[in-house]
Amino acid sequence: MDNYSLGNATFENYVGIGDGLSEMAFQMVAHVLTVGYAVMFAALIYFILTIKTVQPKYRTTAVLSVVVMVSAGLLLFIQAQNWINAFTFDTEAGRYFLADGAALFNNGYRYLNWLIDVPMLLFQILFVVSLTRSSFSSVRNRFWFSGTMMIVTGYIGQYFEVTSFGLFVLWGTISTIFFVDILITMNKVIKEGSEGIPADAQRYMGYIWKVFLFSWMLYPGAYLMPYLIPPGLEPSLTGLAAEAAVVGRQLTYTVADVTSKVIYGILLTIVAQIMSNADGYDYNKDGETN
Ligand code: RET
Repeated sequence: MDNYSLGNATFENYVGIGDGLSEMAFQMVAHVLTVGYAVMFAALIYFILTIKTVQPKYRTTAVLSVVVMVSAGLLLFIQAQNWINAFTFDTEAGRYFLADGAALFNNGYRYLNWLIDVPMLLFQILFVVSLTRSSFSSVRNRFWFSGTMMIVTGYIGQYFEVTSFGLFVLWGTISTIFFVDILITMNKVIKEGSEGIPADAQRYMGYIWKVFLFSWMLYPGAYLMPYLIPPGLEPSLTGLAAEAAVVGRQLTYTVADVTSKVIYGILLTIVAQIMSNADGYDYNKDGETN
């Protein structure tokens, strides 16, 4: 099979047109994508039901979590359908191959979904912490600009993961520059926002930084996945390494999505609850009228 017949398709399709995927690899991806949207819709209910446990001034953060849950839940649902439709089972070979005439599998939906979710996740924290030295609007604009640029450049780069290693790395590197800017800005926001808040809330802000760093680093890991599984210098398009990279990428995305959106949102809710209580807000009394 001519390696370039699929053009700029992502490497999952190249695996599908070559050796194909085993039942286990195919199903693991289908299941992992399904768990992804199930978690988003379950967490959607959590963010709606807990909104009144915090003072009105913190509720924008819950609203943003709701926006993120709906957009990510729908996207992951579409991504799962895309996966299932892109491959068909061949009874003779006992493996899944690229389906004839169907749309190819593409991770690009995710990137476009991040255009909504990344700014929302970054803005969210600004509605919980009070910045004393930095200005709200300049941090917000910086988050928005770097977040958007990081995604758009990465979106372009992912088209070249099989056909041009040079362009793949070039766009990935440009994207990483914006990513570093986001990390620096977020670190500043968390440090500044932790000053003068209750010790308990400070402890949770420390967790938020760790969760943020860990989960956001997984995304570039998923981008590089075809190159991370040995032999590594070029993506393996056949054999166990190829299947491991296909499953590993979707698994990494799902862990990253659940952590960066759901766990992060829950931790922010907890910080807002602690600060609300410290301000004298009592949900048991005030929750009914607010
Ligand atoms: C890309 C391209 C390669 C280089 C880097 C990337 C970073 C992506 C990140 C995405 C975060 C997404 C989130 C989505 C939530 O819905 C674009 C993969 C650095 C950090 C948090």
